Amino acid sequence: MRKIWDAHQMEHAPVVELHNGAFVPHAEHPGRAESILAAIGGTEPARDHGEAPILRVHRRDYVDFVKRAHADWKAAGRPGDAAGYTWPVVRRRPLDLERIDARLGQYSYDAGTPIAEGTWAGAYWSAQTALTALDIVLAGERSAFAFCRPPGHHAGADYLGGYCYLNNAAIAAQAAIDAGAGRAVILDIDYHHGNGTQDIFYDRGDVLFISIHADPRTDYPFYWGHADEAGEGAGEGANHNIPLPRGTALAQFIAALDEAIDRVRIFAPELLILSFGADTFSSDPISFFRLETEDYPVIGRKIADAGLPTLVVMEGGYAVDDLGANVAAFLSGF
Ligand code: Q9C
Ligand code: ZN
Repeated sequence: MRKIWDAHQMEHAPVVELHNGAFVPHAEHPGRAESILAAIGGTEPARDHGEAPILRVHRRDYVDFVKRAHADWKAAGRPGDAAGYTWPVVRRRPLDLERIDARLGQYSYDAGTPIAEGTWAGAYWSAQTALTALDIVLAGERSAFAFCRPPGHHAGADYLGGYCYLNNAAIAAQAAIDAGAGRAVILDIDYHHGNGTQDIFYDRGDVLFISIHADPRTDYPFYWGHADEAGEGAGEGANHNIPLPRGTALAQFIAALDEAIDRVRIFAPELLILSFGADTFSSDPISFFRLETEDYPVIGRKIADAGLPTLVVMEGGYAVDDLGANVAAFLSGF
């Protein structure tokens, strides 16, 4: 399987995040990339597809915000990386606010996703990595691995969160549809629900979103990912959440995956996009499933057995010492 990664993605390196009431070292750090790159072997750089495919998913004003936010933060004389502290729960008027803190609140839903100096570059090239790997699959190869970092599945059309700024899987799915694919499935097996992806395609019938994740009654992102979220309008029935309890190990995970793959088969898409997170690992520092390294090839093989052209997009995974081995294990099984 060919693997795409772009060195610009390293430029995204926030220092700290607000986690459970304290500022702690940012979990989504460049060391994740070093671990994965050391384990998966040679990669190819991304090709620049420009902003147009990003703007098919994200709002222009949001993209401009992400680009400018760190400079605006510095211009306001602030230390460190840009992060919000107040959110517009009440929206009585259209927001056209200038102050950086107001804009951070408008365009984000958590305080754990800082915008650092290199964030726009990293996020832009992460999206280009997804688009470049998609080209390989659209050209007829069975699969490709987009080593996206920063990840994407928590980012919506006009908001960031959960270490995500641009929704790489959604951008690739939309690009595939625009290239003529009639139907695509995004299957998300990161530990956390892919709320941004769900949100982007919630009213769409041409992109089926299926997510297996920790129950949002106990885990981030809390407000999305419940089993009764089934899509709306033309998307009614094209969203399917499978929340699982903390402590889930291989057998229960595979049962959920079997159900998900049955639904993929019935939908009969031309393309499968897999949002793959390795934060389902037993030792992940912020997650609570119990998958082991030797489980990942089993999962990879099962997804390959669906028999569809498949773009694998990297999402989370924070147990850095084992992360590369877990990703390589997954890809070897696939
Ligand atoms: N204690 C991904 O895996 N942190 N993002 C929550 C609450 C957010 C993870 C902190 C975790 C987001 C792509
Ligand atoms: Zn995750």
